[in-house]
Amino acid sequence: MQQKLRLFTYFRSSTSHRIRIVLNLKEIDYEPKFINLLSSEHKSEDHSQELPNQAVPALHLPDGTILIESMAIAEYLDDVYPEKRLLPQDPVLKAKVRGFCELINSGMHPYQNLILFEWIEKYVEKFDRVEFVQNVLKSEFQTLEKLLLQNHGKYSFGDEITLADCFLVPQVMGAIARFKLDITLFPTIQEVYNNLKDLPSFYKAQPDQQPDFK
Ligand SMILES: N[C@@H](CCC(=O)N[C@@H](CS)C(=O)NCC(=O)O)C(=O)O
Repeated sequence: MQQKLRLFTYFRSSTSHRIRIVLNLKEIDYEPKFINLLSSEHKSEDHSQELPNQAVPALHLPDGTILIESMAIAEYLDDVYPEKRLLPQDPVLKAKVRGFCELINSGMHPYQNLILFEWIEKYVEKFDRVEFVQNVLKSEFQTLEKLLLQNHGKYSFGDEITLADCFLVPQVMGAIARFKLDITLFPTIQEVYNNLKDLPSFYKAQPDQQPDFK
C-alpha cells in the first residue's frame, strides 16, 4: 500500500520543479515517479488514470486522492504542512504573492509547453521554439522585474521565502537553460534568483539533481 506522498515529475518540467522545491522546504518525504514527457509517457494508456490531465506534476495522496495543477498542489501542501508557511497570512500580501505566481503559471508557462509547440508545428512550417518563447516571454519578464523592484528583499517578497520564490526559480532556470534568456537584462530578478538558487531546498530540486536527468 502507498505510504508516502507520490509525486509524478519530470526533471525538466518547471511545474514539477516548483513542487519539488515546496516539498523540500517543508521537509516532506515523498516518492518520486518519473514520467518522460519527451517520449510521451504522460499520454500513454498506462498513465491515463494516474495523470488525468496528461501532464505533470500530479500528487497522489496515500488515500488514493489525486491532485493536479501545481498551484493547487502547493496550496494543499501549505495548508496541510503549515510549518514554514509559503503563503502569507496577511490577505493583501497573500494576494500579491499569488498574483506573482499566477503571472508565471498562467501568463508565461503555457507558452513554453510541449503541447502548444506540437499544435503550432502542425500549422506552421518554419517554427523556431526558442525564438518564439524568447519573444513571448520578454514582456512578462519585464513585469516580473517591475514587481520584484517594488517588493523584493533578499527574496521575492521581503526576506522570507514565499511561494513566489518557488515559482520564480524554475521559471528563470528553465528560461536560461532552454530558451537562452539573458538574465542580465533583469538585474532584480538576477539578484533574487542568485540569492535563492543555491539554498539546499532549491539546489536539491533543480533539474540536473534529479535521478531522471539526461
Ligand atoms: N498549469 C499546470 C500545467 C501542467 C503542465 O502543463 N505541465 C507540463 C510540464 S511543465 C506538461 O506536463 N506538459 C505536457 C505536454 O505539454 O504535453 C501546472 O501548473 O501544473
